[in-house]
Amino acid sequence: KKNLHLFSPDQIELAKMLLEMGQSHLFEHWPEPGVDDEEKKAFLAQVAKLNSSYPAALVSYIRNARELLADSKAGKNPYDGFKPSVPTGEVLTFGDDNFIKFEETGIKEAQNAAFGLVAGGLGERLGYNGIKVALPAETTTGTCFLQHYIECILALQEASYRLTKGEHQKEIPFVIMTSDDTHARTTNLLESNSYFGMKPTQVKLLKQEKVACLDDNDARLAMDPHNKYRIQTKPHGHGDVHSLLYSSGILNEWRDAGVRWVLFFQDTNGLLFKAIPAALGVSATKQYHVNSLAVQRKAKEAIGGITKLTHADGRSMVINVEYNQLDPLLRASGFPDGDVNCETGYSPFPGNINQLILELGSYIEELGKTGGAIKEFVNPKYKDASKTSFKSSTRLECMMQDYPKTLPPSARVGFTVMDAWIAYAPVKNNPEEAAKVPKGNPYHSATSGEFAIYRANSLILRKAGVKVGDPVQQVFNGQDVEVWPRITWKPKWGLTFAEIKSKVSGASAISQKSTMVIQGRNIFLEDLSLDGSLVVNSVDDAEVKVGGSVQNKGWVLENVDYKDASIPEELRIRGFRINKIQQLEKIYNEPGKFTLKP
Ligand code: UGB
Repeated sequence: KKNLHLFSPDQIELAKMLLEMGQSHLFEHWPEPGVDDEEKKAFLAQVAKLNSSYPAALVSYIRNARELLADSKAGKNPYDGFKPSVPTGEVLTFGDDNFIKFEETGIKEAQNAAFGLVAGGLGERLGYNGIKVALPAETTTGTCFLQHYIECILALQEASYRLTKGEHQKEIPFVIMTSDDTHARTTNLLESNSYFGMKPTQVKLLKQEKVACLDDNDARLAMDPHNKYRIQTKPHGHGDVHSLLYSSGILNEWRDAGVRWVLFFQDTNGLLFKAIPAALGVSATKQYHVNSLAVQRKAKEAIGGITKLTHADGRSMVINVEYNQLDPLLRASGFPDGDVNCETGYSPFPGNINQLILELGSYIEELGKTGGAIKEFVNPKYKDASKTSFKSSTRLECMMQDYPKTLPPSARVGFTVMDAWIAYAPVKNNPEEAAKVPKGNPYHSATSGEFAIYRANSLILRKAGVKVGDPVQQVFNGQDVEVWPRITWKPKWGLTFAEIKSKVSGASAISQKSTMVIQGRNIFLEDLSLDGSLVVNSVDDAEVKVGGSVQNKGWVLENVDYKDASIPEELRIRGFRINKIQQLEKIYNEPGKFTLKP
């Protein structure tokens, strides 16, 4: 009470609320007025921030925490009364007629899309010191994830404009959710690279705030161990993207600008945009309010399973069940073996890759009711079986894919399954953890993420008629991977299968030891025979035919040890580097028609 004069009326109200909510320990150690006054003010400023950044204010955070902690202590299963079963969804096969049809619809709709990248996580499992979006997706060109994503969005925008012959090219809005851990470095990456060609006004960053940590089952807020005038905080999870979009007012701006679809995606998936046009086509054709992208999933793989949950009272929903919950849920509901592969060699539950497409109208309507709050969970690590105290403080968390949990039964919630080779190769595990992944399961490492890009590009070109050499098996950082020719192209060269096919004609062949880098829009492969390295760069209004026989020593992969600190971290974590011995490189800087035929 003696310190009250230091605070504004709003802050005094907040302090009262804390006392009423059993948080007096936060003030007990406060000295007389005149001592540490600035720190006391900073403490209440922090409380005010925690209060305003939580959808229904701090008081409801404490209430929700008590409820969830009591459920957790009682061992209550969040899926009590629900029976899991395998849902049905749209299953697509890359390159067939159905796929091509959905891709075309998706490209038409792309001009009405907006993208949201959740990039607030530091990626503890990967242990990389920088931000994950700055990591090269592949090291043939060194293009980082953020550049790749931006170039994909720009290519989509352009392709949509061309296909619909619109009056002008509509800018696809791009929002990036950051956190205190990633915000400054993401801003810096964008600014120092001229936003990778996107207009700065097209990109918006929304920073998520951390939430208060909890010390015990009464939800007493934890003090920061390094500062007795601060509450300890931790990340609240990717689910924050919904409340941030809602509270920022961006959703209404988008609606007024004609946006119909919001596409959410994660920080390190170099394949994703190969699946986006078809998935968006499915959303538009089926008029889905929610469409989750999924891939075949190996049992116990660390990705959630898309599951149909049917309650004894008749309710049912199709929702992601997180990887650590799927096995116990199955065991408790008549599947004694839990999460196991079926006769296909995969789990019958499709794997959630956290790529969601939401229809904007129903999304705004729903968030109007919830304020963007997403169903939370708590995961305390208890000291012992009495579950009365924690090993370390915990906090509430939420996940963006839990958005459908509050939707009414009338909502159209679907999912689209794609081949994993075309849609999903995230970079999440460090080399040591990746090497421990059971044989046959994906490594989800920087190594596998890069080779998956070459594999997908090789398979796509094969399907388009190019003779691509068979891969060889090689071990990098203890991981056995398929090494295909290192083929990369700019998204504007080809985002859809139809577009890529239109750039390839005659009888072309690329050997396994080859590298091909296509850096321009109108580059056409015609009777090319490549055995070595070829790099072609052209401005948009140059048209280049590439053919003939290209043979040179090429670029070779050299093993590096991930423990060798003399090698940059972004290379070490993949276990190899590329030695560029010899290549044919051509740059076409002027408009016009050209032929490259050595
Ligand atoms: N992220 C944030 O933006 N803020 C946060 O507070 C936390 C994360 P992880 P996770 O696709 O493989 C998810 O840590 O949460 C961003 C799904 O829940 O890489 O373990 C972060 O920057 C799971 O169902 O993944 O698992 C990153 O971009 C499955 O689909 C993204 O959120 C799995 O991803 C994901 O964070 C998967």
